[in-house]
Amino acid sequence: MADEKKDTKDLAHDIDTSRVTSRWRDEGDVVKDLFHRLEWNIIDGEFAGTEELIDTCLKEGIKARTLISGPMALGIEEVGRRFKADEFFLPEVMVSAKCMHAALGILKPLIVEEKMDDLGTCVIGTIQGDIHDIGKNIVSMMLEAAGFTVVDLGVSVPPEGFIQAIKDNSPVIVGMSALLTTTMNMQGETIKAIAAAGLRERITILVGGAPVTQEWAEKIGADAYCEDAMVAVDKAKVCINAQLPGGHPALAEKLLASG
Ligand code: B1M
Repeated sequence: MADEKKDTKDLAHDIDTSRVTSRWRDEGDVVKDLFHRLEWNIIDGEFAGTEELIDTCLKEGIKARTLISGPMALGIEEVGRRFKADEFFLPEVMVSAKCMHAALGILKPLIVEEKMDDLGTCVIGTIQGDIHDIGKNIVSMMLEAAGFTVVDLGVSVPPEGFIQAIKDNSPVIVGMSALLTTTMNMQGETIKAIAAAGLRERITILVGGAPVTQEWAEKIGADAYCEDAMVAVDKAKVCINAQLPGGHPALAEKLLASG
């Protein structure tokens, strides 16, 4: 009980501290406050309050995709920064990750409802040997919200998993996430395996993840590097437009190649 009280106090302090930043300055006071609280719920792993907070945000008319790409993404980014700086250790990261998963789970059905168009199928997964999925899940949900039908293969997906999913779902886009420098080479191996299976020409391959760069994407023969979920949506849409009658494949190639 004492611990619970202390946690709540810490959270209140964190929210107060973040209020002095210029974050969300373009929003009204109520929305700004909700965003601060949601961001800090993720950072502090305040699992219990997240559901209620999301509910309040939705009642304020805030879109699910805004919550994901805004306060929730910033919250989990801050967790990453703290882990890197040795301010957080694995247990704290895991609690925040659990909180993020729960929040994404609540928002997933709404993202599907918010879906605007039908732009085609996108297969996405985290490469073999890697179990990080928060970023991949965000990308997956933002693609879904933008109008793609997303087939999410989950984590540690072997090359054969991608190949089978391409055969089964005829996607226009294949997305590969990699968070570990030790296994990111599997993105390249997967692309090679897809090519060997004779499937490379029919798809556009987008790669992303913290250690991935534009140079890496070029080196392994991906079509584009996506820095974050928004960029992934933009680049996926560019690919689709280029394939439509009257589309501009040359312009698309140029846009995809820009980092
Ligand atoms: Co891990 N981990 N982790 N971890 N973890 C990192 C990646 C690390 C950088 C932390 C560090 O040391 N500083 C480090 C990797 C070091 C390296 O390789 N050089 C690391 C390590 C070492 C490990 C373990 C080996 C630790 C251990 O066991 N000793 C282990 C690996 C297990 C394995 O995979 N085999 C491990 C485990 C874990 C947890 C389970 C505790 C947890 C994962 C929970 C989960 O995902 N379900 C975890 C977490 C949370 C992290 C950090 C802290 C945060 C990652 C994250 O979710 N970021 C991370 C540190 C960091 O990245 N700074 C770290 C937030 C997320 C929104 O960003 O994933 O980059 P991100 O996704 C972005 C973009 O990159 C892009 O869009 C997303 C949204 O904007 N994007 C794509 C991502 N995928 C895309 C795909 C696309 C397009 C865009 O396709 C179209």
